[in-house]
Amino acid sequence: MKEKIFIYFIGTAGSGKSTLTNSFKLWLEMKSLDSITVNLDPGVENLPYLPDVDIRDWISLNEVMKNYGLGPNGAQIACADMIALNAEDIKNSINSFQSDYILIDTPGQLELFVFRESGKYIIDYIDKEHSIIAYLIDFSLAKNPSSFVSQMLLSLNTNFRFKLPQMNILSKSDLLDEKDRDKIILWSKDKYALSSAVESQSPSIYREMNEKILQILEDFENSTILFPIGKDFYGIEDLYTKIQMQFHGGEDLLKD
Ligand SMILES: Nc1nc2c(ncn2[C@@H]2O[C@H](COP(=O)(O)OP(=O)(O)OP(=O)(O)O)[C@@H](O)[C@H]2O)c(=O)[nH]1
Ligand SMILES: [Mg+2]
Repeated sequence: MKEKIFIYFIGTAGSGKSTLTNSFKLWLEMKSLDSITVNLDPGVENLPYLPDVDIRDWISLNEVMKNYGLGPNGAQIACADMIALNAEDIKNSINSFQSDYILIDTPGQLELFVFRESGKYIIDYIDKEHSIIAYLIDFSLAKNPSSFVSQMLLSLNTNFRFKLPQMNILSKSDLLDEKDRDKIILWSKDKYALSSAVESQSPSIYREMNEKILQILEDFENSTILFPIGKDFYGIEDLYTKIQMQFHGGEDLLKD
């Protein structure tokens, strides 16, 4: 068995984290590769998979609301911080499995995991060296140039927080027509194309702001490229290859 690889699925609410956690697991199963799923969302009611490790075994959003007299948002924040208190139990529970791939589904609200201390703490505590972020961008938030740029800045922000290898994923791309999909992928690779799209859309007094923000994206070009994924395992093989490149220099576990 090779060293375990920890894949964290992170993205804005409803971007498709849980769906991808499930389809990645099924895809690995079809390739006879062993993985487990970990749910880190204490408030989730329905999941498309049965998690092998589940934060709800330790923390329940409803109980936190009841016990501390909090509303749903306050309780979500309290739960996010409590995840760190259970880090040892979560790590032990994950390590009781012998799987190569650990697929970790994070809470619906990205800001709870990315901006509070507990998300970074838990990743570092479990196994920072062998972790990668799969960052999901919902296609519907990337269709126009300025929202595309905002999503990319959020992705860079996540990269800045965790300082880990990160792949950016354009989720639900089966819902895009081919022309729109190609256009968004082009923006992620070619900053001239993005720049002219942004400029055509915004008043000239914002030109300097646009230029400076686009310069940041250009400087980090390698971390902005998007991998499209969608229904029926579309794009999952590319994600798998990217993970192999990151941790095994491209050597394919499928060939073992
Ligand atoms: N067509 C299509 N729909 C998708 C895809 N991925 C997710 N969805 C749908 O998008 C909705 C949200 O998906 P989830 O996987 O629950 O997203 P999430 O990021 O886990 O959501 P939260 O945890 O609530 O933030 C569901 O209705 C999914 O069926 C996809 O690749 N294609
Ligand atoms: Mg989810």
